[in-house]
Amino acid sequence: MDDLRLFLKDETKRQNEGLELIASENFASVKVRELCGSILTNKYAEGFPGKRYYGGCQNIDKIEQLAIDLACKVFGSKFANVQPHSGSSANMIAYAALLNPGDTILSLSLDEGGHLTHGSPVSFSSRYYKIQHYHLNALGHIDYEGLAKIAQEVKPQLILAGFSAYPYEIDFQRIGAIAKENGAYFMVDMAHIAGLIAAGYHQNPVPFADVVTSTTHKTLRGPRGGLILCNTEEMNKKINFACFPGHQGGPLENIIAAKAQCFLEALTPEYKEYIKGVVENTKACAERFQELGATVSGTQTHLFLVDTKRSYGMTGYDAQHLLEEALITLNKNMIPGDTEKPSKTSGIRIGFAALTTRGCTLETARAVAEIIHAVLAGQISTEVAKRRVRRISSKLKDVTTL
Ligand code: DSN
Repeated sequence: MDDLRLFLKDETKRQNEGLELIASENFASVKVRELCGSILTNKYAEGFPGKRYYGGCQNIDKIEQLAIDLACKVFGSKFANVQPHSGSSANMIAYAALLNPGDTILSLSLDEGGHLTHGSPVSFSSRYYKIQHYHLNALGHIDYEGLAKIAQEVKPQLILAGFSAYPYEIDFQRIGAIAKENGAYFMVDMAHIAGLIAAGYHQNPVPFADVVTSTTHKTLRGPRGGLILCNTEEMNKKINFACFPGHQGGPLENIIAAKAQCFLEALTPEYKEYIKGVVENTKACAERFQELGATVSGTQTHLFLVDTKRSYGMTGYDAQHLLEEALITLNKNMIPGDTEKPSKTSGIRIGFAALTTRGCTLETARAVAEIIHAVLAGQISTEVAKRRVRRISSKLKDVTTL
């Protein structure tokens, strides 16, 4: 067996044997993965359906148009661009469509739950745009009144909402109204909660935002990639131009076909049931942590945060690595008011999108909290935890068959 096949086999084993709790990951269906690996990867198709720079795009056009139409149907938007290679690319393209270099973006910072591309000092976003931040209140919820005040003071060209580590529902209507009052564009990055929105388990930002960006591989459970939605022809033109030729060349049509498949799946009753399960499992796990005495955020979504420093006297970094020895995969995460560096952090983030795809039940979600708590509190060794994890994962669905 060549090295690559061997590494792939090992990764398949890792995904099947362990418990995947990274809130931004999921297990795509066989159909989605088949399209990712299809001959569509061979085709160049710079441009958009009906307006390509290469010949031979007749089939590609039908595929991309179908993906566009389905994206609009899932989220109720008038227009969609399905070409962004990732969520970061989608955000870069959206900023370029709406802003000039030096314009001001008002966003939530990385350490309060935002994303790198929302203005982190190490991201392109802070290099090309001025960044101002709004904040969370003492309970860890968005401080909407504070946001309105800061918007009046800094008069941003764009207000951004939608986060990577925020466990509560976001009032997009309210933030959209603040943006309007201040003459700012309102952009939503719904990457994490796109699946919840598709299934009706979170307020949909599409009616309130000028532009909505997303990934397709998190709760939406499609291929790794990006998406941009809007509601006016003028905005759609700006976004398409910023996408190609502005920031990307040939679109990944194999991935676009897989996005169409994921949108088809998101329209089914089974998918609605799945998202219901994600939200319920997340809540059950967070509540079990609370019962065990750990300090955790609340949750209304697919994720929550555990304060490992306060609960177990260890950084998120150390907790992540200890749990990895027990075949539990999650990530260290900044928590509100964190005094540790992003490479250490005071907490971990836990999400149930992936495990629920494998058939995780409420009972399993509670058992997951018990194992993590016991490991981090030093009550059991990682060897004992590993055996418990293997017992649980052996009863879950095989990730190659979903
Ligand atoms: N890196 C992703 C996450 O884990 O939240 C966001 O892009």
